[in-house]
Amino acid sequence: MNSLPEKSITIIGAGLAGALLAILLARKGWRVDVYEKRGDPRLQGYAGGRSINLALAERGRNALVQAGAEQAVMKQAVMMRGRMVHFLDGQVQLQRYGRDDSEVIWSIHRGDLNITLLELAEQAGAVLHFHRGLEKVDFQSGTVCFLDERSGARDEISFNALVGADGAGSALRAAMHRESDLGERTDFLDHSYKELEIPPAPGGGFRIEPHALHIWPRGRYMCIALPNDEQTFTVTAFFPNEGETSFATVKTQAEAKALFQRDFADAIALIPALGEDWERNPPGLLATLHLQRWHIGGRAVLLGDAAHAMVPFHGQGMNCAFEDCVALARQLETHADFAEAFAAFEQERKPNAQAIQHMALENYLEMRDRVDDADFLLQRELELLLQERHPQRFVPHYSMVSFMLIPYAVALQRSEIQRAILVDATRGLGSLAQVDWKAVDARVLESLDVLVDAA
Ligand code: FAD
Ligand code: 8R5
Repeated sequence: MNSLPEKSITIIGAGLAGALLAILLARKGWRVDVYEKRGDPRLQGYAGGRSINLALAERGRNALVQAGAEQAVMKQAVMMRGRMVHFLDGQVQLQRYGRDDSEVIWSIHRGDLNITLLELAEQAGAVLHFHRGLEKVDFQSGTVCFLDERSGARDEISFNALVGADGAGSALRAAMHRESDLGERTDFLDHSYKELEIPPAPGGGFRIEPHALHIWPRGRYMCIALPNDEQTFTVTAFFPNEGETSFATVKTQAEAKALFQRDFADAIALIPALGEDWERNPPGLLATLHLQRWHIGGRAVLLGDAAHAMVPFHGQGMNCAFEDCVALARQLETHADFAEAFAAFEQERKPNAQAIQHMALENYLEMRDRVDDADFLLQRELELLLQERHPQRFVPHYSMVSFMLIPYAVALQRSEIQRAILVDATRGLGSLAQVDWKAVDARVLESLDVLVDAA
């Protein structure tokens, strides 16, 4: 009954991962069909309205290079050199992410990125089907049913294999789970977020430093801001759901303004629609999704947020999803059989997804509570000096995650060793003048081997 060619695959979701995977596979001669619930963003504008930006780091950039999309995307990217920390008294301090401007991250526009990827997917020969929301799957017969939400019309197609790139609320994941238990667990964070906007300055131009990721760390909560190329910033406010200062207690325009007056005084003048936006937008939930299994034989596999949604605090959700796409395309090219390719993909990527999920949770505490501490700043200073002394062995945590392509699991394992060295070497010290260099160097040499990057 199945007349599909062997190198044929059906992708669910034309978001960031679905579109990128379509390019990679179509370019290798695959027949690729992509089914997307929403309309074509090239015709109707990107759903979600306002410009929302994402931080792109080396892993994501490398995947874009592989897909031939990097140049087009980077044209509109805004460089972010480091964290611009806004203290309570209004003072600011730039903490660089890397050694120089070759080690930076980039703020890019989600809608433009998605459109660029869809154009390239189509040029590469992938066939895109919009207004097709996955509704039902028959894994035995290999048929899937889609619903057009506008008309209520349904259609059914045959498939060889399905790839679920349909995001954190994946409908394919739910369908797979009905077929066979995936061992799913969602850990909700007890904090959520709201988005706000800093418009351009009255005469044009950015209202605050454009080449940084701004952070207002306030202990139990924080705000951040990423620049957009149209001279605006998207501000994200992260607060606990419950408790004294929380989304439960700060609801009205007046309450939001009073909170910002007290804790984010230098930001309040920059966000004219603070009260309206606060009251209008419900808080976004944050969670980590754990699955024991990402695939059902050779019939279906999940990737990106559908497989391993994470909290946002390392800015790696998209970067990790893009790395997944490169890995899956490689496994599909090197295994004759879908079941083998999917199993190899899951085995390669699951430990790494788990590692970045864990590091993302940890980075929330660092961003909201540590970046303005004296002991943290001393450890950071030592981290940079140890990188100079042992450039092959001691690479700062942030650099391993954001500027290298080593597996996330390796980055996590080395970070834990390095953190212990930093904490022990600075314990009780007021400055680096008293560091016992001989002991520290010896510990680096014995506990960290030479690190080789794939880049
Ligand atoms: P998505 O991009 O969500 O795509 C899923 C697609 O599937 C969508 O187009 C959706 O319409 C479609 N779909 C859904 N259901 C169905 C269905 N039933 N049938 C067919 N199609 C369906 N990551 C970073 O690396 N850096 C950042 O700075 C960053 N910032 C973020 C800011 C915000 C506000 C949010 C929400 C996320 C951020 N992320 C960031 C995470 C990043 O957006 C995700 O990790 C990434 O988009 C995952 O890609 P994906 O393709 O798996 O899912
Ligand atoms: N995602 C980011 C970082 C790390 C910055 C650092 C953090 C908003 C919903 Cl919270 C966050 C980072 O360690 O100095 N890089 O990129 C993006 C982040 O949040 C995004 C904008 C976000 C989901 C809301």
